[in-house]
Amino acid sequence: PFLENVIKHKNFLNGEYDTSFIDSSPELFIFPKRKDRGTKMLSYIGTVTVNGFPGVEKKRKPVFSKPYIPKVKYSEPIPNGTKQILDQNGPDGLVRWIKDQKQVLFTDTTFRDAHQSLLATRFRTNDLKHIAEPTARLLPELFSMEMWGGATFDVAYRFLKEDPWERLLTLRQQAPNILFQMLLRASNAVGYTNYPDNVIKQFVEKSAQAGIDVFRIFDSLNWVKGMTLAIDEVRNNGKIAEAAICYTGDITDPLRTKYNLQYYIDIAKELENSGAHILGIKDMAGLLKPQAAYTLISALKDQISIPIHLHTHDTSGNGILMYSKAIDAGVDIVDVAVSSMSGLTSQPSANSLLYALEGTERKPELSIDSLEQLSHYWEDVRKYYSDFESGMISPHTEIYKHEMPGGQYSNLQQQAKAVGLGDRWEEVKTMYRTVNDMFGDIVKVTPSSKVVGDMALFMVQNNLTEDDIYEKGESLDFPDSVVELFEGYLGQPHGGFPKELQRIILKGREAITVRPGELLESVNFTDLRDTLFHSLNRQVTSHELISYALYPKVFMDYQKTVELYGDISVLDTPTFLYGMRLGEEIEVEIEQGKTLIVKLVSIGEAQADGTRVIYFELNGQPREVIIKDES
Ligand code: 3PY
Ligand code: ZN
Repeated sequence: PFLENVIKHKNFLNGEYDTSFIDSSPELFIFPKRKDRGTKMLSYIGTVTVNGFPGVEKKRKPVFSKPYIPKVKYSEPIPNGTKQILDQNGPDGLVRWIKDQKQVLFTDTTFRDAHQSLLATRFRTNDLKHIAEPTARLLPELFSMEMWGGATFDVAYRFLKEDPWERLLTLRQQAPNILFQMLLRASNAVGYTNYPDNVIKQFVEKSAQAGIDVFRIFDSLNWVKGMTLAIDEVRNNGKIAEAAICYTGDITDPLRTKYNLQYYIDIAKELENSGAHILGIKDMAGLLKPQAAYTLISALKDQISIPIHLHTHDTSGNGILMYSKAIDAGVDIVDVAVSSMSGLTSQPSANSLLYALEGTERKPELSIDSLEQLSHYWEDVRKYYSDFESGMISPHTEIYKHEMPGGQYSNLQQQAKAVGLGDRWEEVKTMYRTVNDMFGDIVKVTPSSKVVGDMALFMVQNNLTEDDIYEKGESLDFPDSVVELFEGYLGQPHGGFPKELQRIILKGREAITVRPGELLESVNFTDLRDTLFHSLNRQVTSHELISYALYPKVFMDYQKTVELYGDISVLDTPTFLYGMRLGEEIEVEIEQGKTLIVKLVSIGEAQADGTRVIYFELNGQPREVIIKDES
């Protein structure tokens, strides 16, 4: 700033200066109060040190050991993998390759569903990026890494204050050899509501260009009509369309006839005819029992010719047994997580399954030693996020009753805590099942599962029973998401909506039965770009544009945080979640090769206006920031 003042000074510009210029121009030492990168970051650290982080118990920052990094030879080239098969032979070539495999292939979900399901989706890019390249080197035989989509997109902006596109681009650089897979909620993209068709198309195109290879597409009501646009668009972009059926009910239970074997066979055939390269079976709650898996996979192998990719959650503890049966029945690919991030609401353990397949001809060509090393890393990193653990410590067979998706469990629990229902969690789970039955036994997966969750929270919070809904429903203001579901804006459920409840919830509003995308007006991206240009005072990237189209408020809130604190994704996770201890010194790499050294020197007394001065050293120089004490 001093040099800037000199070169802007009128005497300097006019050439009217001599050796006394500096001494006789005190104004040169008046610097504008512009917050630089360092100060912004210190403001964040000061704020989180004093006020804590949402959802993390406020306490002195614990001392964590540095995560274990597996030993890999960075000087050697990264081995080729499935990504090269797709890039060289196209989707059909990749499908042929899958069908030629005797081994069962593994997808590693550790970078997405595992932490979505165990830790409310809170893993930060900072922790993912350090292990992406070791993973690429240690497990080049993986079918894919599921590392994007689902809840990771909005959680990145909303809670982690980081850009999900940056995550994708960064990881893609680190792991160029393994297929990247994302979870796409068909017409709901990575959101909780249907979007106009052109938004879905843009989103698929940009995601494909940024590095996604396999799109697992599902509709939250298993409504194929809601999926075909996304399937077509993935195909148009030369990527793999994995169309998934969400598994619900129990095909081994003769009393639950709504979702029987024929139901699944019919949808599978429809999806194959709609252009799916792979059929996904998405057992999002872990309801598929071992014998049911054998029956289902055997029947599907008979009836369709595309490969089958099975996904489950291990909540009941039956995951490995179920996979074993599915593998015997010929399933092509299964989803697993690295052991320290597996089990319970997450996927079954890759390490355990690999051992379980010992001596069979379907054992995959993966290294158990590699998996153990990676597990060691995740075990260390998981400790950072302990406040987001769900508290579930052993298998819950009650899942077969409440049927809550693994990816929803820890998130709904956070939601319940946030509205003061933390100690009524058991009631919320029971109510979840009641709501499912009231809704006509629907498929529960994002966003339909969120609607069931919202309704359950609404009923518990207002002490409402099922009877109350039918008796007093006319005078109740139902959550917006519930109204939207019953209006048909998430699509049509198998067997239709229960008429009486629909009447009570809609209060005279008309429900639609066509595909919502047919009614939603296209987004004008040129206008949107202008709007953003004016509100942010800069050009936006095409990624920012699509993010804004999906999540306007979440995106703008994120922009405000960046304005206030700069790019805080560069902070290590303990500092991000807890701030700093007095006297602690940390290093922050703000860009490649540029590191700041930050020391927290002292925290001033709270002032009458509720502010505090926080004293730091930044690269050895004293720096203070004023923050508001909200604790
Ligand atoms: C998601 O949509 O985020 C899911 O994980 C659904 O299971
Ligand atoms: Zn899942």
